[in-house]
Amino acid sequence: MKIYFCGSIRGGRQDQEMYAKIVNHLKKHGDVLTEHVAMGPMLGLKEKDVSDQMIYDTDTNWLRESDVVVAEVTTPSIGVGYELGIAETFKKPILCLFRPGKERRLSAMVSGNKWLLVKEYKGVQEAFKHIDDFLANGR
Ligand code: 6IA
Repeated sequence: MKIYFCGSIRGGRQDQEMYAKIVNHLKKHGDVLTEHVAMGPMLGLKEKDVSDQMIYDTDTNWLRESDVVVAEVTTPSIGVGYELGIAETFKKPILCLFRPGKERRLSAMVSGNKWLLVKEYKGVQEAFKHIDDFLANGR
């Protein structure tokens, strides 16, 4: 199974450690096409190593190729929102994981879209459970 993972990059890297845990878990289920999203600054590519056009072209091709999309949507990111829209036009099954917080509300364009399966979680184990249910039963 090819899994496309989405997480904020230019939108802010504060959840990067959570992305790394989620990607490690996703790797038990299949190939994660976008592991770099979860990488720390020392391990990942430097942004200047690739052009923005190359990033866009590669990512849209990977989205087309993917079997499922899993997005961590707690840190708002234009790129992640855009990827969700593209993935929907490709009719991919999509899971969005969100950690509610006092000053955080998920965009209505995500929470209000019935195509997306949106699951709230508090800790990482709860996120893993949502992923396992989604990949096994689509819900
Ligand atoms: O607007 P954002 O940058 O927060 O958008 C994040 C989303 O766009 C992620 O889910 C990625 O799939 C995609 N994306 C954004 N920047 C890159 C990128 N930069 N490489 C691949 N996909 C990207 C270069 C590598 C970076 C780790 C330094």
